Amino acid sequence: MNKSKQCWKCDRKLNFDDFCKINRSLSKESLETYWLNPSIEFFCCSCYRLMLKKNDIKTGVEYREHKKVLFSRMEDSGKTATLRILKNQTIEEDLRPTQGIYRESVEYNNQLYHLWDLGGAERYCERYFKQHLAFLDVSELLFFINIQKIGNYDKSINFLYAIIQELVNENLDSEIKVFIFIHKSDSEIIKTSIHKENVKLLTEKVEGLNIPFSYCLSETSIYNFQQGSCLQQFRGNIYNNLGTLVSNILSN
Ligand SMILES: Nc1nc2c(ncn2[C@@H]2O[C@H](COP(=O)(O)OP(=O)(O)OP(=O)(O)O)[C@@H](O)[C@H]2O)c(=O)[nH]1
Ligand SMILES: [Mg+2]
Repeated sequence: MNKSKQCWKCDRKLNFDDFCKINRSLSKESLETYWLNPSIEFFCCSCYRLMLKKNDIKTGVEYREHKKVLFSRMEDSGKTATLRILKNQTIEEDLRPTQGIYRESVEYNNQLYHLWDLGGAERYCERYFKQHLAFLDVSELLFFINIQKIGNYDKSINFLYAIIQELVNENLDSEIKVFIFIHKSDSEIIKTSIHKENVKLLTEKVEGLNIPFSYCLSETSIYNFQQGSCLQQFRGNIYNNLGTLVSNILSN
C-alpha cells in the first residue's frame, strides 16, 4: 500500500500497517478503501485522543484519560509480578515467562491505564521492533532491570536505549515519563557493598544514555509491597502516573 497519508491536524506521517493494527475490528478491505479515498483524512493517535477529550468536555461527559504504559525488559526481571500487584492479584511461586505482549487495564484517579507487558524473551523483542505498534502513543515506560543478573546489565542498557529511540521516533510531540526500576533489590541484599556498587554502575550507564525524556531510577522489590489492597495504598495520594505509584509501593 503506497499511498502515503498524514495526520490531518499535525501532519505526522501515517503508515498503513499501523492503521490496520490499530483498527483490528475492521476488515483489511474496508481499511484499504478508506485509506485510498482521497476525501478521507485521518488523525494520528495523539490528535485523535485530544479530539475525544475536547468532545467530552463539550458534551459534559466526564473524560477518563487513557494512558498507555509499557512494561519492558529483561526476561525474568519482575514485570509481570509487578503488574499482578497492580491488579491486586496473587503472585504464583513460579510465574511463567510472558509470551509476546500481554495487555491489562487498571483504573486509578479516573485515569484508565492500558498496561502493555512486553515479554522479555529475545524472540519476542525482535518482533516488537519490527512491528513498532508497541511503541505508538505511549505515556509512560516502566523499564525493569534485574539487579541480580549482573551479566545482563549491558544487554538491558542497550535495550533501554533501543526503546528510547523508538519512543522518540514514534511519539514526536509527546512528553513520556520513564521509570527505571533497579528491580529485585531485595532487603537482604540492598545493604551489601556489592549491591551499592552495582546500583552506582547502572546509574552511570543510564546517565550515559542522555535520555531525552524526564526519567527517574528507583530500587524496588516485590517483597517491599505491604500486603493489602493496592487501591487502598492509592487512596489519599494523587498520582499523575503509574510509575510513581509502583516506585512508592515497591521501594524500600
Ligand atoms: N527476588 C525477587 N524475585 C522477584 C521479584 N520480582 C519478581 N520476582 C520473581 O522473578 C521471577 C520472574 O518474574 P516475572 O514477573 O515473571 O518476570 P518478567 O519480567 O515478567 O519475565 P518475562 O515474562 O520472561 O519477560 C518470578 O519468579 C518472580 O516471582 C523481586 O523483587 N525479587
Ligand atoms: Mg512476564
